[in-house]
Amino acid sequence: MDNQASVGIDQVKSIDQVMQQVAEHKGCGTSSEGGKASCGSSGGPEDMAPEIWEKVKNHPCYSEEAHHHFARMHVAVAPACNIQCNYCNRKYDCANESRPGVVSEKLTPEQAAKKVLAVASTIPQMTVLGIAGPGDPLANPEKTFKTFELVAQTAPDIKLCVSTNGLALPEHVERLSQYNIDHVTITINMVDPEIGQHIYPWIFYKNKRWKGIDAARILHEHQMRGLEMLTERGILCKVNSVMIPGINDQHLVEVNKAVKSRGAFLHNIMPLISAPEHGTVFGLNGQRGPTAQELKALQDSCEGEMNMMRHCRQCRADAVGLLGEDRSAEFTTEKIETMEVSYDLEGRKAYQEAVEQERQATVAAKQAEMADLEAEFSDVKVLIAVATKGHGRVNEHFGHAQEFQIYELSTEGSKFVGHRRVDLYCQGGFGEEDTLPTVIRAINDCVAVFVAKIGGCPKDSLKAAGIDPVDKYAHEFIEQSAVKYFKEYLAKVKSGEIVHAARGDADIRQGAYIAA
Ligand code: CLF
Ligand code: SF4
Repeated sequence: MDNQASVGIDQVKSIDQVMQQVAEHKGCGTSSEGGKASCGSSGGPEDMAPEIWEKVKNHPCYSEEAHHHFARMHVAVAPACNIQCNYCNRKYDCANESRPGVVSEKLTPEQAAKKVLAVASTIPQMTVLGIAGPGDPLANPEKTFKTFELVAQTAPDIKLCVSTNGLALPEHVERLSQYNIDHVTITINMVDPEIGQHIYPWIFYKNKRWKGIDAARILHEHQMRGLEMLTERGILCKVNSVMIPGINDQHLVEVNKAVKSRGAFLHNIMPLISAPEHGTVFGLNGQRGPTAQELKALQDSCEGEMNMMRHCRQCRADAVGLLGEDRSAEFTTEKIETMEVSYDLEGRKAYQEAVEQERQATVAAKQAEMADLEAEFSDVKVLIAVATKGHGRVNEHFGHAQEFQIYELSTEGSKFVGHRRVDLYCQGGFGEEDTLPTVIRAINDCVAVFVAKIGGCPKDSLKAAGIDPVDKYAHEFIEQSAVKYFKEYLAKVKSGEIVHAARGDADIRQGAYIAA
């Protein structure tokens, strides 16, 4: 039996018509093929069971590879929160899952479901709906679950994902499981309430406000119990941790061990975003965030223990698109009301299969390039920055880049290790000279920057800063090009043409996270 909704690619309808048609004819079952990932890949990476790979291969947050190709969207249906974090100001998004920018508009579950249909019709590679605020989704359970229920009925191929601080998690695990929510993120910043009391001034639990160490202890116990309950039920769990230098930076190694032992699938250590203009406790008391080198060192030290996520973009609670791009302005409630949609499940599946083929081609190209590198012996490691619009290719101009993806290159190949946000250098036909030094500081630890195109002036400045501007790989696969470049780099080191030396640290740009 096929319970998949197919509205026909050329049957353009209003969103209300589509929702009605799908609800009438397809019921709310989500357990048949319609609930499965739709890509054509037959296997997963060697370090993952095939059934796990099926769950993650088109989830842009749970698979680094997937994030080059697949998009997610958030709907801001959950305004209330049951705790206070010192890095959060109520008038901003939840900093656990989103950058500190105001949400443009809060939605009802019905408005949210319409928005999902509109986005899914426009962006066929949108595979995941996440609810991540602007407060805590499980402090708003009726709105959160109603949204998931409506979306499961009208768009059954979309994966459902939720992010929580964990306080209300134990009481909602059964419901999460019933709604087929396969991906849950818990933000866990400590496993020691002594440390927790410096991050959480209070929580609201059982109709009472708890403060200090008592508050941190209750939160900790609920987070651990919730994580155990989820993993016992086979729900994939990601743990987000905010790295706060001087408060929990060393301690996050303990957090990493604790969540691994309870079955978490992925650990995402994110930099604290903290600036006075955010109005947060940490912003106002001058608490700094980590540097790029500090963040990477902590992520590296935890990597032996479990999978680390390094491609998090600290999204807004209403973000839409590939990670790193934000198309939310295209889908305001006003625009959605007038939009016509063609929600075509078969078309979406076909598109996603094509994307999956491209993903496989990317991997194959990198592996082919790796063949003669594996025989090399060298402990040289370098970072490169890449300007990309997605699809795993070097396809963005230097001046148009709003972020650079960072890869570490060694004889083991290329590895994605992060990204750096920057302000736009190109301002409508001319370069913004004040911006260039900030861009260079953001990628200062890299030996090269790969771009599709670059002007003479920034090229000279980059060279002067010791960063090689490389445009010869325009529109080629990033990882294959990176391995090619590294082979040339090693050859030059061996011949003495260049002297390899460690580069300095780089800035994680606080300003670039502030919403417009
Ligand atoms: Fe959203 Fe979060 Fe689901 Fe992803 S985001 S609810 S797991 S669909 Fe992803 Fe954004 Fe990072 Fe979150 S990049 S902030 S980890
Ligand atoms: Fe803010 Fe999210 Fe913390 Fe609640 S859980 S206080 S919304 S950062």
